[in-house]
Amino acid sequence: MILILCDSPGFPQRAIGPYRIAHALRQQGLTVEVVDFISHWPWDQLVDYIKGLGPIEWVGFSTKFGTHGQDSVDQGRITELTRAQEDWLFNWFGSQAVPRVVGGPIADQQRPYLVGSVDWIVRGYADLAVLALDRHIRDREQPVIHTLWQGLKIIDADRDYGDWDLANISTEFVSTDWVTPGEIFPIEIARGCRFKCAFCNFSHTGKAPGTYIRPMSSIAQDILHRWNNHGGRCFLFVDDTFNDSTEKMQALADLRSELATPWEFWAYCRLDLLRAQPAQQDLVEPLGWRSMTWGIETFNRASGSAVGKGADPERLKQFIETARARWPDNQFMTHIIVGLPNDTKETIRDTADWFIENSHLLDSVKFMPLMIYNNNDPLGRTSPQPMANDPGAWGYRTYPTEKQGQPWVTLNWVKKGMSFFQAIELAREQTARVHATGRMQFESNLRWPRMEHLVDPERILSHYLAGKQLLNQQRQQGSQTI
Ligand code: B12
Ligand code: SF4
Repeated sequence: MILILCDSPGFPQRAIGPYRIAHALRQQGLTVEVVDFISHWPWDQLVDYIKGLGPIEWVGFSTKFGTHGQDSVDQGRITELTRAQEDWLFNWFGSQAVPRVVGGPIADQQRPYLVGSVDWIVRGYADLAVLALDRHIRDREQPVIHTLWQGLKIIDADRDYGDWDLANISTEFVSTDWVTPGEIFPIEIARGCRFKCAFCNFSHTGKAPGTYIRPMSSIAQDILHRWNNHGGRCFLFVDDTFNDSTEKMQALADLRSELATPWEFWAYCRLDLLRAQPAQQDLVEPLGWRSMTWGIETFNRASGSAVGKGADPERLKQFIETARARWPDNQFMTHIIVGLPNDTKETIRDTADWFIENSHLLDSVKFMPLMIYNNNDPLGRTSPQPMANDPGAWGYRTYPTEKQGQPWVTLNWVKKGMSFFQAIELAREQTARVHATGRMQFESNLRWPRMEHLVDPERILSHYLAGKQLLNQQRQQGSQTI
């Protein structure tokens, strides 16, 4: 058996990456089990479960998405477990001579901390890389392209195994996933984005139209699987910018009506595009788009123009009012970046003031410090972020992080009117200020999803743990039927 451990970031919603990898391996006839939500298991139960699994061919860890808590000695490097618990896992599999593989969004960023703890790191979309790696683990004669760094074997999947087919990236859930009927399920819609914002650290930006969207027939297959087999009615549409193509939106609205599956969903949205394109606005309801996270990023016009988000802030504010009036039951969330070129403490406070005065319009506002990535990393970890190529051109003086945060991956910065550390503090303060009004309703799910009892975290976790416990008992009695 191949074991994939993960700690889905949006608990109790599942991340799709680890399940995609599991499905790709299962399509080759391999037996794979995913053990999710690992920081939510009672620790002794997780240990007992892992020890009871029987022979494991290799173990894969799917990382969390962020590097939060990095400075704390108590926090795991790639999961939300404690450092000691995470180390126990690395050591346990090491002591059993089980090859340890790490993949997922921050796998390579954490490389220096994984030396001696794991064997393989896979960076990027690993749909094909993981098949080559599996063959290699079974038979050393089978090649897998990798480089060596301090005993770690590193596979650059985006560079060497990037030829995956958008028509063949479906993801299905199986009985050992112990899905609760009606969970909110992730579905991949696209892999890439047309734009290239200066601050963006996603590797697949600047795509040509028509080159990065999954074919509708393959999206339909995933939707029907979740709808028919698992009672899926609400989805997370995994796509960096869902409304970067009106054609894609139209095609999905058509699919929703053709399949007669009136789903509802969450997706990331560029508010400036939605505002500017009435055709997109008219699709919101036919699409079932009930929850949006807007990449507003800034209400500072000069900052916005400098980084490729040049929309007129006053028009955006007006449109937020229009959107709330037009879609009163929809959930709206947004992110604001702190530290863009023309930001000052005052402009950020003004932005927060506007959200406080208008807190009935949104469900959540998250201020986040600008991260500038390092393209002179001694380990050669490069970033796709345009700003990383020449921070000075945007007015930043940068210096290495050394011991703080993610040493060398991101940089400390100073610009006129603000430093990185001030941005961190401001972001924390202003997020708290905005939410202190108590009017933002994200946590209580008042607007979406409507069937909140179906997505109750405790209910999903207890169903999951009870199911896994049953599997464990069956395994120990040698009577596995699931
Ligand atoms: C959807 C999403 C979210 C959702 C997740 C909901 C959910 N239940 O899944 C939410 C809104 C919760 C979220 C939150 C955050 N996110 Co986010 N998110 C995304 C997004 C758009 C899609 C992720 C995804 O599912 N992709 C599709 C799957 C198939 O790709 P994947 O997960 O990378 O998996 C592939 C590989 O990584 C690999 N792989 C994965 N697991 C494994 C395991 C093994 C063993 C192997 C070998 C390979 C492997 O193979 C998979 C298939 O090819 C990405 C951008 C993107 N397009 O990837 C950002 C992204 C992952 N998020 C990011 C960030 C920063 C965050 C936050 C930290 C933001 C914040 N400050 O709050 C939080 C972190 C939350 C947390 N607690 O960790 C960054 C990560 C930054 C980085 N790498 O430097 C990204 C890349 C966006 C960006 N460009 O900045 N996010
Ligand atoms: S920030 Fe959003 S819109 Fe801009 S390049 Fe990145 S994914 Fe695309």
